[in-house]
Amino acid sequence: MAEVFHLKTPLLESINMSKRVGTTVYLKMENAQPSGSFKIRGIGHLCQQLARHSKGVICSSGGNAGMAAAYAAQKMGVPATIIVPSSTPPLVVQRLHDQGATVRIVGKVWDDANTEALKLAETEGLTYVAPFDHPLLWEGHASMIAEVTASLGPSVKPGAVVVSVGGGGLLCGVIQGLKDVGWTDVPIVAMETVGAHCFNAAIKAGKLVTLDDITSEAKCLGAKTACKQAFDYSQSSELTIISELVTDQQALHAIQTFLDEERVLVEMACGAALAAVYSGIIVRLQNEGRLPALMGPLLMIVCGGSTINMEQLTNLKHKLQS
Ligand code: PLV
Repeated sequence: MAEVFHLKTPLLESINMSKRVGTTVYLKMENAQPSGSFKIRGIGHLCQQLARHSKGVICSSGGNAGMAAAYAAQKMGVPATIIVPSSTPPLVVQRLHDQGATVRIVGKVWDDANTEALKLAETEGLTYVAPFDHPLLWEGHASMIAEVTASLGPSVKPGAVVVSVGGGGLLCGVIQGLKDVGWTDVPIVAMETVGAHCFNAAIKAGKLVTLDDITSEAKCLGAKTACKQAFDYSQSSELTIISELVTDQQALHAIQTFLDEERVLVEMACGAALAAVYSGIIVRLQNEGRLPALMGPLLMIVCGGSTINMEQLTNLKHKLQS
């Protein structure tokens, strides 16, 4: 069997979040993965399948997909080129270099970087590593739900799952994982920030839409268009997907509260999911009857992220809270 690059992550009960929601909240600590986020599950799997004999991988990324691709490539002894937009903080560019990758900064947002990555894959004969839109990624991400079932034991089923949505790869992987274990009746709360809300916009329009620009500071949620599979799932009568938005201020407040209460620093993309609890969205959905009032434990996917440190947190505070 091929080597697996991701780790089994802890499932922690959060006393503070549980108090807020009135039901047990479990945190799936994907921040603890090598490369700093859940992305290594899918990207590690994709690289195992597609890049074993590659002359090099190329990945377009807001940061975390690139970190995962660089990590997997280094393990496999394959060169990695990561194309990031100028909105990716310098600290991530440094982390990518430290992971042995060649880094190029192209364009303003992820979509610009992706156009360049697709072009280079073609002209240089490199293996393209998609950050969110590929069935192998979803298959890899699905392993996190299998781990949750093992951690919870046979008699416990989540009342709902909370995920962040960028291009929708995490969402597709979580749904695949829920399908694999027969939990398709578990509602999913899909969180985005205003200004990086391509999935919410698609649901409202009834079709995929492309945002004009990414104006949110949650740059790793900053795909202008969601992937088709995520949209198709949103239209499926078999699934309950509730799409909700928070402001950048709410996402920032969430990462600060999480740091205070759980002693873990995550980036804005993850803050969007955490804000579902800290900004009272779960309780509102219960009051509106969109989630059951008495529900089983809430499963929070703590997707993690490397685009944060104390300096970046201070910058965000100045930008968003002044
Ligand atoms: N980030 C991608 C896409 O960016 C990237 O290149 O890293 N949480 C974190 C910490 C993430 O980094 C991402 C995606 C998400 C959530 C959302 O995952 P997705 O894109 O699969 O919905 C533009």
